[in-house]
Amino acid sequence: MYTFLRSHSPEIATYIPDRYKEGYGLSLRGIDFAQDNGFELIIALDCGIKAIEQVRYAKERGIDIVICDHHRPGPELPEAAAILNPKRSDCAYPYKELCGCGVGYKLAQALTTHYGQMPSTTNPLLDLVATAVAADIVPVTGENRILATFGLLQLNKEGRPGIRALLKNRNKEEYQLSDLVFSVAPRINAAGRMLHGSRAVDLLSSEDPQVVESLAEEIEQLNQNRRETEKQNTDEALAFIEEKGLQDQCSTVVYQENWHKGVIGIVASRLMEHHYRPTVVFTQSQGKWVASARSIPGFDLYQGLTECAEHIEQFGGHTFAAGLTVLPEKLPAFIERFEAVVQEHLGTEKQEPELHIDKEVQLEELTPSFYQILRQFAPFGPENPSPLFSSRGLTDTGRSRKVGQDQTHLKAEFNQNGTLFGGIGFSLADRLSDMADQQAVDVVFSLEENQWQGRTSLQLEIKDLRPSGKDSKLSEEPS
Ligand SMILES: [Mn+2]
Repeated sequence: MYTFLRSHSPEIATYIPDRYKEGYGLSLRGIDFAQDNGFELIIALDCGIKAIEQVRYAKERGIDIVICDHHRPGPELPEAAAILNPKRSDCAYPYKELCGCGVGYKLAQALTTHYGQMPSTTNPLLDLVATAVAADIVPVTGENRILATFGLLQLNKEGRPGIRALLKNRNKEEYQLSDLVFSVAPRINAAGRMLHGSRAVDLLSSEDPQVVESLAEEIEQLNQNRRETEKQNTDEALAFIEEKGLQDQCSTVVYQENWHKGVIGIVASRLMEHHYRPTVVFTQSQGKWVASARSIPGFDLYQGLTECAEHIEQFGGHTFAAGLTVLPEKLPAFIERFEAVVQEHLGTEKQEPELHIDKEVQLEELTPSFYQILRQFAPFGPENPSPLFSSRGLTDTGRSRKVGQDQTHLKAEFNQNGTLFGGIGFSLADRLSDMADQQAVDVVFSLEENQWQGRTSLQLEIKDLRPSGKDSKLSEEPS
């Protein structure tokens, strides 16, 4: 929005609330900043739909607000100059799943018409929109899929230096949505988690190669800090589970007063890779316990927390992710109640993640032309996942091994009746033993293109594997 508007109006500034001091939404401090600097209009992006108080506060100070948001509106709407939100009950816009940035892009498109410019004027912004679709975890369906497709074309053709700088370590000729999900989004978020989100705005809106380089370096460092902090906090949380003997619970609730508030959500996700069940990670902030929570299919976190409400000071969120605050004296009661609620909904049986396999194949069928057909379903993301395949009776050629900094990934080379195929399994290094002594394995995977040192080849991205001949069935979804 800033990049678009600055070509029309030089009197414009960005304001990103400090997530620790001001929280996530439209902040009073941001409105004070606008007033102190003589601004008459605020465009709120990806927030504001519930900011009734703040909009009133701005109005009293002679500042108009235009809200571009995609979060679910409450019963009452703020008295803003305009509210763009496809989830408004009175909004006729046909596609409801735009991300916050997508709604902002709609405003830019409308302004283009208003200024009498060509519709293509906004095309150079599409690499940002694709990044937002990837980062905001919205369905990659309908218009989001179209915006992502053309955004990727833009990115690969002449994407802005700031995004390309964050992709440098990927070393690819052509980027996909997954590159934005795994490389760009975590780095942009790391700026806000570890220092301030304004660093990311500066990076993404700069054209100056030197500025871009130094900001990208700083953000790289912040991302490194984020990773280390996340790893350290995760290790401590796993040790906590061991020490307190929580391995056989139906839920995970862990707490430590000095875990980093910016990473506890990621820590919750990491813990679920070890203990697959609803997970709440608490740290302390201003004398209260604050937590990020994550859930699994079958347990609606928002609903579950509602059932614990008597022990919670404040909570909000969605089905699979939420945040909450608990007073120190209520923590034990919350933990007990949460475990009981999870047991009520999921039962006491151990939960296992499920993979939905689209089709069983033979490795010899995985040809470049087959991959070209698959690619036409891309870009992949939530509600449009990359197809999953299974194949049985694969053996190790003898070249499979552990790879990665901590030797946690599995680099496999399979043989199926003379057809050889390479694969990579992230965090699956410990499964190498399943393939020892020519033991055949069944593998679940998606088919990916691997670009390495200028060469392109197809490889399996391994999601799971097990020794062949196990009696549990690989069930095939109707295609
Ligand atoms: Mn959003």
